[in-house]
Amino acid sequence: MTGKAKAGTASANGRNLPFIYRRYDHAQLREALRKMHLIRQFEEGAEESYMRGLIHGTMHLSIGQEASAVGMCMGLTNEDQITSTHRGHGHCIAKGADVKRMFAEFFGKTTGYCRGRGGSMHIADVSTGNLGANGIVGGGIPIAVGAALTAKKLKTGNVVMSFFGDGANNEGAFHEALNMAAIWKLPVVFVCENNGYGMSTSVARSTAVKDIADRAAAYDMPGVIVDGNTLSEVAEASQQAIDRARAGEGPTLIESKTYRYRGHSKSDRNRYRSKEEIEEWMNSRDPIALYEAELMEFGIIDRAGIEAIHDEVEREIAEGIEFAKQSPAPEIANLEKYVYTEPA
Ligand SMILES: Cc1ncc(C[n+]2csc(CCOP(=O)(O)OP(=O)(O)O)c2C)c(N)n1
Repeated sequence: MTGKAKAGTASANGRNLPFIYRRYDHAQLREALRKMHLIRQFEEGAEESYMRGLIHGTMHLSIGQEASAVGMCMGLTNEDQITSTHRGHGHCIAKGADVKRMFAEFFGKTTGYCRGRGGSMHIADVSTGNLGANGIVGGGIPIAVGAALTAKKLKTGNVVMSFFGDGANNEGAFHEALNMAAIWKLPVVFVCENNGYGMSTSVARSTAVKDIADRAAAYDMPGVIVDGNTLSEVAEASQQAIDRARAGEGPTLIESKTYRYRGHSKSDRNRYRSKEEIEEWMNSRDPIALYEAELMEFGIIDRAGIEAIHDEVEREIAEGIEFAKQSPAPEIANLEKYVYTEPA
């Protein structure tokens, strides 16, 4: 894939524009930027709350991976579904979740998406099609295949997108699920967000193939590589896979090459990668900076417009944290409630 428009593609001003500028109007393009800011600031807010001792346990931040989450979800409807990973805040927001209820879940409060029982790693929001994050590496992939089988059997026309990290591509569940989705031509899009590392182990040390997209050949489905930090490239590959799934042509494996700025989790001391490597990604490949520069180049927004979005998101995040702080904690006597499905 390349981020450039295909030769011969028309555009309003005579130039060939990348995919998203041909597909979406200005309001939708600005909304994509707002969501990218919302993800970043949600995670910065989460990090600060953690540092202040407002939440317990650990968390996994996806700062640096915002274009991947937002671009992949741009072509999905509310009825389409996703499954996510332990690094799932971005997917949740990209699919339309409310940050107030996400913070509340993060803080373990009753107003959270899972009434405070799930925490950071188990946020689900079925109203926007989010079947849930998952603490088990690769755990969401078979769930997505099951949901896609349901969609096919019930002829709903819905697509399921499954996000996972590079570490998951060496799990048995990944291979079983891709095989099953391929033989049954299920409407599922497999999205491997390759941020270079599974905890402290680099992809080169853990994975026999150079590109994870190469795994697709074994299951007779397209394997597509995208620059996960360029919104338009992500959205274009995602749209093609969604269209293919909806048309009954079966699954696609997309490898989104990206990077996480923060450590694996809060206990990570970053000893397996250099400061220079992190800085190189932050300074020259930041997904938000790249998208903002493009929007300004194409005259879709100016610096003041970007600042307005940033400030509006800042207010939303502050309100979300305040809402979570003020919300009640579950009562000890009710702790076991909502953990298992009640018999009908
Ligand atoms: C089945 C299983 N094995 C091991 C772990 C411990 N673990 C949690 S996250 C992680 C690394 C996952 O890396 P990757 O899939 O690349 O995702 P990333 O953290 O890079 O987003 C591991 C090994 C787990 N949660 N589940």
